[in-house]
Amino acid sequence: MRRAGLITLEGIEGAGKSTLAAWVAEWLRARGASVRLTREPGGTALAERVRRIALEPGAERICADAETLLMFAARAIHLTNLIRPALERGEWVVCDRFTDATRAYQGAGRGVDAEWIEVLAAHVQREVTPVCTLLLDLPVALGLHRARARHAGTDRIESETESFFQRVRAGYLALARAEPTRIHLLDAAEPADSVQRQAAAVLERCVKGGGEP
Ligand code: T5A
Repeated sequence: MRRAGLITLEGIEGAGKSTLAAWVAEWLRARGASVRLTREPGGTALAERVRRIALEPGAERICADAETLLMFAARAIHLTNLIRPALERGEWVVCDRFTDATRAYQGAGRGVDAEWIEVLAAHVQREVTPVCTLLLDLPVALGLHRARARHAGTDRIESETESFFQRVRAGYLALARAEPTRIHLLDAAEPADSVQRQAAAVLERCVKGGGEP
């Protein structure tokens, strides 16, 4: 088994990332691994404060550039205080969303310059790259239905239009086409046990150190 690595989960709202992230952590623990289960934006006390600034509806407008910078500010704090130390201790880190979310939401969704996002990503992440990314794909209407059935209220991004989420989904699918050895597409419209089986097939290869399909 590979010593440690960062595994990320991505997808639109309601795709089942949080549910599957907890299952992935247990899957790794069952194989004797030490695991940190975390999320973005957030994951540490300070990064969770940045999350609230980014996601809570408020009187002042947060423009797309500010939103992008808030996501990377939270990420830099998260990397410094949780992700890098955990990886250095030899732990696996399972993260519910990471930089692909910025590429999909701020890049494809809001139209923020993709090259600028890559400059920020390279600076903030440095050597830290996911060894494997599980992209949970499903129709937007189904994802929003699941997310809205679950939450009492909606945050600033969750209350966006369906066309915004169509751009985000298309952005994610383009990322998967561009990086097929890292990003693994799962059919998230399937029941949870089927999604877990799809994930297990990817994880078996990933923990052996060969992320290739
Ligand atoms: N964001 C984040 C950016 O814009 N840029 C960034 O860089 C980053 C990091 C974060 C928000 O921030 C944005 C994106 C988001 O708008 P969040 O809390 O991470 O918010 O994301 P959400 O997608 O809003 O979280 P959700 O909880 O809505 O979705 P999940 O985690 O995908 O779904 P989950 O697991 O909570 O499941 C939702 C419901 O569906 C059920 C679950 O039981 C639950 O009730 N479910 C299933 N039902 C049927 N079949 C299955 N296979 C199911 N799997 C789960």
